[in-house]
Amino acid sequence: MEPVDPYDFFRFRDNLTEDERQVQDTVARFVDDRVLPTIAEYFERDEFPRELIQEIAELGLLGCNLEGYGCGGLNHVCYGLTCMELERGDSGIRSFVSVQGSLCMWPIHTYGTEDQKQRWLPGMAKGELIGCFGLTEPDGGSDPGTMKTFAKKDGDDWVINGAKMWITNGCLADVAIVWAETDDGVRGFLVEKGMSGYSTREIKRKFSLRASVTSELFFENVRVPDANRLPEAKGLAGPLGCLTQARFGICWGVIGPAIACFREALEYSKVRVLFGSPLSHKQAIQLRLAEMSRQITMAQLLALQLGRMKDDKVMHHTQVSMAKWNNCRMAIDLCREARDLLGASGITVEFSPIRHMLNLESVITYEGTETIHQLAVARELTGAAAF
Ligand code: TGC
Ligand code: FAD
Repeated sequence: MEPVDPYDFFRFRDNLTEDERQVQDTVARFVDDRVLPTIAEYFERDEFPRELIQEIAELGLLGCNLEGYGCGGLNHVCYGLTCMELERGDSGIRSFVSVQGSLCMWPIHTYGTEDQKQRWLPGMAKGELIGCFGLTEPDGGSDPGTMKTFAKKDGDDWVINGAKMWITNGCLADVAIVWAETDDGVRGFLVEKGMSGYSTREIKRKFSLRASVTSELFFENVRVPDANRLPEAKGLAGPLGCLTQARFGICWGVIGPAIACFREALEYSKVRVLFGSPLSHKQAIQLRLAEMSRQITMAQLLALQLGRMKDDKVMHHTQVSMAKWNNCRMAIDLCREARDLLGASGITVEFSPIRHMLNLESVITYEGTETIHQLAVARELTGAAAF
């Protein structure tokens, strides 16, 4: 019998179709050839590798699970595999793709008019137009229902005032999907770069997601035509529906850094000789490696089942919450364990664990913190909201 693949202990790939395997292999090659050789330098320089945008677009990864308008029309499992491979490179690259596809193209595709779809989606799929998603505000992100950004109807226009904080791709974006309170509940608007009163500022000095652009957005009497409102997005369910799409990608994505760190820890343990034998021969190290493998395996199977449920249109958003909670927790703990297994070497960006570990501090926070997802699952179980 063949030996077990340490990175696919339960033959997860056997459950993929030939097409799904091909998508994963293509993205994996791109990450090996184009992301891994330089990503540590970008991370150190606190810079997003903008030149990769075109290549990512040419691979068809922007809005890859949307139909029509130049999008890939792949299934959701393929989208998940894409996120997993990209995040094996760096969470910043997966973040860029998540925001563009799930948080910007998806709402235009789902809530937009035909004109809006024609105007934005083909260019966004080609990476010629970049989007960002503005929901979080300076006064608190976990409770978007209390947002202060307000859009007031004025004739055929809306006048938006307020601010958004921690916005991925903000300074890069040609269009911001902005969620604002109105006299009629929360609504979504396409705010375009260059509109009078709209400005952005990059947030620097981050120790996490350094290879990603994070920004503040400011709206001072920004006049937006009604044609830029997403007509089918009504109430908080509008932005929360987008979050379900992006969270789905994160459930898969974080398995990537976990595998990258496990691989480095396993390889290192075989060559690091201490007290007369390689680390990999020590019981205490073996227990930790076996635990990493167990954690990755459970996360892979959870993600795959989630993907199959999404493709079968039976996935519930609280199932996404459970998977985001489980897989982010798994990944951050595992990457930190790997950092420790590498000893002092683990604190340099020569090895990936500290970079991934720091990135995952953002990933476990954004798209709903761990606590928010625990409470969402508990509300589903008990019927009582304890937020
Ligand atoms: P609640 O009463 O629960 O819901 C209001 C309406 O929304 C519906 N809904 C959802 N729909 C789809 N997906 C979900 N996950 C949904 N959760 C709720 C719900 O059915 C209801 O619909 P309707 O038709 O009855 O009105 O609202 P609540 O105010 O009690 O809030 C619940 C809570 C706390 C779970 C929600 O506010 C929440 O998820 N908070 C966390 C906010 C968050 O995740 N922000 C993320 C910002 S974007 C981001 O981080 C991007 S990072 C990008 C990157 O770089 O990758
Ligand atoms: P808070 O909501 O202030 O929470 C603080 C703490 O309180 C957390 O530990 C939380 O779990 C806990 N807490 C909150 N409510 C409760 C409760 N009821 N009971 C118990 N504990 C609770 N947002 C966007 O809109 N678009 C983006 O593109 C985007 N990109 C991001 C990129 C990065 C790098 C980061 C770090 C964040 C990004 N965010 C984005 C914002 C992100 O979604 C928020 O940071 C997140 O939702 C949490 O909000 P907060 O930071 O205001 O924390």
